[in-house]
Amino acid sequence: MSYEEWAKQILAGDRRATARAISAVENGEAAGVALLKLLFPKASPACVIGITGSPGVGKSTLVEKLALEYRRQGSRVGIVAVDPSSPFSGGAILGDRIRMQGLSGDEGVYIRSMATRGQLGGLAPAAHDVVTILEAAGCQVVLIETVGVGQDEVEVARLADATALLLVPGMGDDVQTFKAGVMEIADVFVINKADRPGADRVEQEVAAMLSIGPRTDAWHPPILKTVATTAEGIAALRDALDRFRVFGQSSALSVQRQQAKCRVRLLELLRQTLFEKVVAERLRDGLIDRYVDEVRERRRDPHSVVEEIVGESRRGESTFTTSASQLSPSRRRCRFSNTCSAAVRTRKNWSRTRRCASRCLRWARAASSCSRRQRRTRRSRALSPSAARGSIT
Ligand SMILES: Nc1nc2c(ncn2[C@@H]2O[C@H](COP(=O)(O)OP(=O)(O)OP(=O)(O)O)[C@@H](O)[C@H]2O)c(=O)[nH]1
Ligand SMILES: [Mg+2]
Repeated sequence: MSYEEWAKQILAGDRRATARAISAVENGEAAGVALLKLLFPKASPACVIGITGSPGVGKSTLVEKLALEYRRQGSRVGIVAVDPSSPFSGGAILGDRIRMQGLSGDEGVYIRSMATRGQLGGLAPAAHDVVTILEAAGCQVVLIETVGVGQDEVEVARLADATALLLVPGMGDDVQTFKAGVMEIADVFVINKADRPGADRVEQEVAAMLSIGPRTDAWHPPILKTVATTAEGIAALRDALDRFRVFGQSSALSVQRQQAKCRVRLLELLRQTLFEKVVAERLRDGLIDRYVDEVRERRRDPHSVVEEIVGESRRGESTFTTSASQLSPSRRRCRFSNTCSAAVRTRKNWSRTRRCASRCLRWARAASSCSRRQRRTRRSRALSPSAARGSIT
């Protein structure tokens, strides 16, 4: 099946095609990227809602009830439940699915559990792309439950249009111990398990915190009480989220969030792509192990090693982008030293090449701790005409 046909099936809401596409994206397969390129322009943006909070506060139970609430309105709902990866197996625990059994059998709900794969911040690395696929599959609302690892779930706010932070009675003064970052990402505060004593106390604590540090965007985050197990307060939560969306659209907030989301995504992809490029080009043949040993034995410091890997010269000029194909054929630079200003010319100027190579060999010998044998190999490579024509990096 071609990518175009596959994309068509996803756009038609085919669940199997969607599931396979999400797996391809999660596993970093080329098919995933090809599909995303086809789907992104056609996917209508969904309302992405992040549900975050400490472990066990009732996120999954609440997500199930909130999804049912949106279903009653007729929206198609996608759910991304991020589970912690096992540090041993790398697999996810997948406990959230068990809490959402009330949604099984509903064709209008698509649930996907994802593992964090060790990423900090409570989100799985491919979460952004999974949201795009769910949007393409026709989901108008996407609920994202972040991994309950404590207070690191700030990442979700970068992906979501609205974020609900769940708290539970019994936290009392603990609310104050929440890191500022987590409190600031909440567009709606939800005190779940309000059937337990102490909900009012938490409400007062949150209200007190908000009065000390109000938001800069004029939105007053509501503080709601819910009992997720019985769906009490869920309609009010949906209302609050809708109101926040309207507020965002009427102010510049919505556009600002979209901009921030796209910026984060682009920079993240750029970081990943550059990292993979450096690893593929510069760390072949177990070179990393050699660097690791050098650092472990304190022969070199990690900063210098990284500078060398990315090709940063001693003068601070980056040569990372320089490759033989990018330089003009008549001006290929010395392959030993980034500080060598003499451009190595092609075969026509062979004597110049020899001079450059011998000078830079001296530099290379002094600068690196390579063995005599490695130096001999380098020298013979440098003095061969093919090397003079070749890449410097
Ligand atoms: N009494 C009471 N119990 C609740 C409520 N909401 C959830 N629970 C219970 O709290 C427990 C944890 O609920 P989950 O929905 O799994 O919590 P979670 O935040 O998703 O947990 P993690 O995904 O492990 O972080 C379950 O036993 C739920 O039945 C509530 O409003 N009241
Ligand atoms: Mg859960």
